[in-house]
Amino acid sequence: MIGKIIKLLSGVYTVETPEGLYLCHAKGSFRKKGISPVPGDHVEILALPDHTGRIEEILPRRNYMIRPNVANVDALCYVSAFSKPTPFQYTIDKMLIIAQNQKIDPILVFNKSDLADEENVAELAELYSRLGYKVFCVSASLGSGMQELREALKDKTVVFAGNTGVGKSSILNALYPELMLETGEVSDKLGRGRHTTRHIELFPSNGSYIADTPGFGALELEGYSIERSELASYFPEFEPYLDECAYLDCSHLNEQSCGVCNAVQQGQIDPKRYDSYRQIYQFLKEAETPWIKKNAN
Ligand SMILES: Nc1nc2c(ncn2[C@@H]2O[C@H](COP(=O)(O)OP(=O)(O)OP(=O)(O)O)[C@@H](O)[C@H]2O)c(=O)[nH]1
Ligand SMILES: [Mg+2]
Ligand SMILES: [Zn+2]
Repeated sequence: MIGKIIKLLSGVYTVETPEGLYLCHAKGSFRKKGISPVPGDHVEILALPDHTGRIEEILPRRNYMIRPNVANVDALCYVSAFSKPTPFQYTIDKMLIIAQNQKIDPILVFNKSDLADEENVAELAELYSRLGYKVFCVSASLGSGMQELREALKDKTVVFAGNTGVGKSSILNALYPELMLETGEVSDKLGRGRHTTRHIELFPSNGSYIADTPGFGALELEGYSIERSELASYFPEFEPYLDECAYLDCSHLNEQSCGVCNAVQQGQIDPKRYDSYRQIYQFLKEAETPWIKKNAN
């Protein structure tokens, strides 16, 4: 029987099938091959009459995220807050690259618009919107912007990610009250955190599958195959200037004869975005040649 894994908890997979839910273990040989089923996977199971079963095969994946560990995602909803905590542009840029690399639709949500005393966050939201990304400014507390966001997530498998305290669970509770997710101040949660189980679960809701994840700061680029030479293609605002680079294999790091660098200098490309490009470029270079970092000084 074919089903979709919607939950993984202590080695037990909950698989949704046309015949209902099955609690499954994974076949032992997966571990030997170094691959294991994750939530979001479509799997072939050996189903028993008591609704337990065994996962026999993982069907081909459309995409795969390492952390949170989930497959076949349609949209990655990256939540930041206007305030408490204020966003880091670099982590937003990394998330956009991971999503685009895995062909996942990135959605940027800026929550706590009721605390919008931070003008630069509104500017940040505008910047990404101008770049062509989907941006939603919402307030889970006031319920504003929820209708539009719900519409954007309809019929999709969506993963919510973002720093702790930005309001992921609050937004999901506002969108889908039946989820009744735990929310709270960071300080309260840290105390409780040690005892709460941190697992990924895809909640089916009206044709969508929604995963809340605990905030763990930034999404990391490690483990994704992103080539240094293709990095510029993840920055849509570079595109109009690439023709002006003197060299076809321009790294866009040198001031001379580089269309991108000139555009940055003339204020046509956001300097923080360019900073992100440089930092990620450096990261990818060190990842390709780990010995450079070790022997640096
Ligand atoms: N002012 C304001 N506070 C909010 C809003 N949304 C959430 N909060 C508060 O922010 C705090 C954190 O919200 P959560 O929903 O638990 O945040 P989270 O992103 O799920 O955090 P983790 O689960 O730790 O990753 C709570 O105290 C919420 O009441 C909002 O729109 N405005
Ligand atoms: Mg939460
Ligand atoms: Zn260049």
